[in-house]
Amino acid sequence: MSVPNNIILFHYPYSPFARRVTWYLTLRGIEYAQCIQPPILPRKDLSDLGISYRRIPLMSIGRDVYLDSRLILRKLEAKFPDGALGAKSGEQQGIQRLLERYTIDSGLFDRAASLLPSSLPLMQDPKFKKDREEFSGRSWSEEDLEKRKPESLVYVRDAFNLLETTLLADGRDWILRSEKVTLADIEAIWVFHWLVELNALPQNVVSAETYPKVYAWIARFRAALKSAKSSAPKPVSIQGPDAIKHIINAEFAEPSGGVDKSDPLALNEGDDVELWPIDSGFSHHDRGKLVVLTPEEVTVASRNNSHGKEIRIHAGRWGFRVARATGGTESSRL
Ligand SMILES: N[C@@H](CCC(=O)N[C@@H](CS)C(=O)NCC(=O)O)C(=O)O
Repeated sequence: MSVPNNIILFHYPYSPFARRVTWYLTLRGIEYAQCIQPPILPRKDLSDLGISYRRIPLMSIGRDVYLDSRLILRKLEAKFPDGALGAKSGEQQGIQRLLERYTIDSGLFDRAASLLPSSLPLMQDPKFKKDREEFSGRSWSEEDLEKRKPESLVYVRDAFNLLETTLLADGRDWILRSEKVTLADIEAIWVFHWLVELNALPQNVVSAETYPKVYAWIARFRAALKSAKSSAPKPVSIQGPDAIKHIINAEFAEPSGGVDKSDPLALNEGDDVELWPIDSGFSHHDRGKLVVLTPEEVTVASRNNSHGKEIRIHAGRWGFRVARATGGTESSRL
């Protein structure tokens, strides 16, 4: 089975985090394979690959597996530098990176998720709600979700207001005043796009009348995506067992080695470590030998897959914890 560019994206199509990556790939016209995952656990393909991380998306390039949409986008920018979508000047990079932090780390996504209409088929599915209760540690009963909505709406309205009155206030088409969509638009737009698409916003609070610039920006983004889609290669679909076979038999995409001696965590190459996210899904720890530790990235070599072959699991240094393995499943965030 051929895997274009050696890339396999593990996702489900309506995951707003995964869309950050599929949009990027479409806008760049990059060919890739996708291995579609169920929206809830269990995800047999990933456990057969020996991955405990329970969030979506993940992307493999060869025998390297990348966790988290932020790291995935960074890797794609580096792998395909010609025509990269990232900001060029320092100031613009600053805006792009702050937008990434804002939309992911400020709690905006959680606020947006709590506005999802209860009429959505998934929101009617008791298995989905139970899965997300376990994932978030919060009640997903209809009553509790309804109770949370007014306050979430205050936060979401604030976010619409922020863009309307600052970055988009001068009527520019794109966040960085560019000719075309850039990575900064992807970093900024995904939560807003999601809420508008799902009709999750009460029109008397957030609408095209109250926030015309944000709505027009979303419409432009949709048009750009539609036009890119018409010429972009279609992703190749790959089933789990083929994806695993491909990954464990592929070459590594990156050289290993490089544990920063001055890193505050004072870990050493070859240490047995655990790696897990600390913002959500934090009881799912991956375990292996530390092979890379830099200010931007941590890489762990794991042999926990059904074939016992080494794969390398990469994560960023923001939102993840790496620590000497204890065999426990520490689940606290801090
Ligand atoms: N910081 C992560 C967050 C990923 C995330 O939370 N994804 C959601 C799907 S949109 C998720 O994994 N939900 C639980 C699940 O699908 O198991 C990223 O940027 O990739």
